[in-house]
Amino acid sequence: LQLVSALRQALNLGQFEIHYQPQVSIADGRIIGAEALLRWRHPELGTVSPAEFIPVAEDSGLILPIGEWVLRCAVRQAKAWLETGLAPLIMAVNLSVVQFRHPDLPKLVTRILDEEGLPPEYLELELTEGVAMQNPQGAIDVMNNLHECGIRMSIDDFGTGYSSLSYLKKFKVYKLKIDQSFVRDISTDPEDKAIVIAVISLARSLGLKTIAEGVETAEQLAFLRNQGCNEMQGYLFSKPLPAEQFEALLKRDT
Ligand code: G
Ligand code: G
Ligand code: MN
Ligand code: NA
Repeated sequence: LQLVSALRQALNLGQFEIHYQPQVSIADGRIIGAEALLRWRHPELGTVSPAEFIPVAEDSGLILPIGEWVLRCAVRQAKAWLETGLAPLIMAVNLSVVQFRHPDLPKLVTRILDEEGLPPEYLELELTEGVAMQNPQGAIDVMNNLHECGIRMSIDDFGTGYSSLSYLKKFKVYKLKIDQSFVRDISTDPEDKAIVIAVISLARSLGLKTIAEGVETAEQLAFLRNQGCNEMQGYLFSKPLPAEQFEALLKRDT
């Protein structure tokens, strides 16, 4: 209860912040995207992890205003970076199941893009595989609606949610994010290795791009490159950064 009331005030008190983690092309090492990751700094509780407060925000319904704030902020930042003339980026934003199921989602996203002046192709919404597979037919419908608005979608935490091939083919997504639990022991665990190889090959045959999450070592990267994974995200390149620090990286990159 204490967390809920603190969370209720967090938006008004300006306690939220977004950090941006680079998404990097494995072929040439360039930054081609950013994932927006929400951070909450509470004066007494300290920095609270989204893993802790997102479930509370979902149960209380607060995820709707919070999620809208994240979208607005990330889209505005993407527009600002686009204007600087630095390499164009795709901004990836995590969607909660509650947002995904809300009937006004396509309208809301379209309105924010319009108001901020960002073309829809620079935004990507991440939906976890678990959420997509809870109600696959519903997910197909929502993805179709978003797709018609020109908005890209990716499947987050891929490999953990038991997608069936027939559904995956019907999901209007353009990228699979290989879950970091498979990447972690990729160099030593034969099963993880086999799973990652299978996901990359599956994606390729469906015409989807792949990004590996949680890449921390040069060895993991070499393996992914050999298998033809398109992109990587992880501490090896950079942890999630405040906007100014991300921008400094971008400038160094251009
Ligand atoms: O960045 P970090 O590892 O702390 O994120 C923990 C979890 O919180 C991840 O699963 C991530 O997807 C989720 N998360 C981070 N930011 C957001 C957000 O803006 N919205 C939602 N729904 N989840 C987020
Ligand atoms: O669930 P989602 O994939 O949206 O969340 C990504 C989470 O992974 C974020 O909380 C982010 O801080 C974290 N993360 C990003 N890169 C790495 C990494 O290289 N190693 C680990 N352990 N976590 C990472
Ligand atoms: Mn994500
Ligand atoms: Na993930």
